[in-house]
Amino acid sequence: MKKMLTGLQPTGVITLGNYIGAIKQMVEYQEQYDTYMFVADLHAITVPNDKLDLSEKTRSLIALYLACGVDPDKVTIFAQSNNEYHTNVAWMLECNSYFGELSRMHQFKEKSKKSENFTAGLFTYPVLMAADILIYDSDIVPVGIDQKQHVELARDIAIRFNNKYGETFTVPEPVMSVTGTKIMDMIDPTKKMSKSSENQNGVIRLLDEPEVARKKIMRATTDSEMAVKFDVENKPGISNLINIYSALTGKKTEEVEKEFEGSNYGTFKKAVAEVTIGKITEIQEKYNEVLNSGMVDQVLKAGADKTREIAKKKYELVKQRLGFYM
Ligand code: ATP
Ligand code: LTN
Repeated sequence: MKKMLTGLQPTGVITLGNYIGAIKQMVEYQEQYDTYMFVADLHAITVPNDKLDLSEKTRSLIALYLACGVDPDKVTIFAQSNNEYHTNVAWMLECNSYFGELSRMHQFKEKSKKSENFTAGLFTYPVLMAADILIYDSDIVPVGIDQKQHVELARDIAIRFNNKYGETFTVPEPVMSVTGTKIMDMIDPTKKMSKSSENQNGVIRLLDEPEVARKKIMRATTDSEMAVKFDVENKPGISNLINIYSALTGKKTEEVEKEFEGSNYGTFKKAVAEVTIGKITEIQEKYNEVLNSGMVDQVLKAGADKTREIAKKKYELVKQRLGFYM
C-alpha cells in the first residue's frame, strides 16, 4: 500500500470550504493509502506570534478532523513536536541543502518581506518539511498549490542525498489536492472562502453557532434574477449555494436546479441553511464528544509512539550514511 503524508498547521479556524475541498477528500484517501497526518506545530512558530496557543489549537484541530470522519485506526495522527527525529533529520538535510535554492522559495520571499526581523526558521522551513516527508518514505504528498515548490525541493534533496550517500529516501510525488468544488465567499462570491479572510461574515466556519451560519447564508450575495440556475459567470452567488447544497446532500447540480425550479431565493437559501446547519451541528456534536472523551490525547500518544519508532530508524540510517560515530 502506498504511503501518503500530509501536514496541517494549527493556525486559523476550519471553514466549510476546507471541509468540502479538503477534509472530505482526506476521509476518502484513508481507504486507499497508508495515511500519515500530523500537526505541523514546529512550522507554526516560524512566524512570530504571541498568542499561538499551540497545545489548545492542536487538540482542537485533531478533534475536528476526527469529528469529520478521519478514522484513527486507519490514519496515523501525531504532533510534529512530539517527535524529535524530525528536527534531528532536518539538521542533517540542512547541511545538504543550499542557501541559493532556499532563497528561491516563493513562500520565503513573500513572508520575509512582511518583517525586517524574519527568523532563520522561516528560511529553513522547507528543509524541515522535507524531513517530515522523507522520514516516512512517503510516496504521495497532497498539498495546495502554495506548497508544491516545497515538495519539489524535498524531491531534489532526496535525489541528491541518495546519489551522494547511497539509497536512503523514497522520492515523493506532490499531488495537487483536487478540490472537489471550490467554495466561494458568502459576501463576495467571486473570491474563495478563506479562513484568513478579513470579513468573517463571508466565511462559514465549522464551529460557527448554527444561527450565525444561518444568518451568513440568508444574507449571502445573490443576483437580481429569480432563477436557481447554475451559471458561475452570471450568477456566482447562487452557483456557490448550489455547490454547497450539492456537496452536502450528494445531489447533482441538475437535480438541485430541478428541486428548486420556480422557488424564490429565500426558499432556496433556507434549504441551503438547513443542510449546512445539519452538517455543522453533527460535526460539532462529535467534536465536543471527541474533545471530552480523552480520545485526542490517546490518538496523539499512539501516533507519537509509532512514528518515533519509524523515525528513529530513518535517523540512524541517515547518521550511518553520513559516517557518524554510532
Ligand atoms: P488561508 O486563508 O490561510 O489561505 P484557506 O482557508 O484558504 O487558508 P488552506 O489552509 O490554504 O485554506 O487550505 C487547506 C485545504 O483546504 C487545501 O487543500 C485547500 O485546497 C482547501 N480549501 C481551502 N479553501 C477552500 C475553499 N474555499 N473551497 C474548497 N477547498 C478549499
Ligand atoms: N507547510 C505546510 C504544512 C506542512 C506539510 C509538511 C505538508 C509541514 N510539513 C509535510 C505536507 C507535508 C502548510 O503550510 N500547509
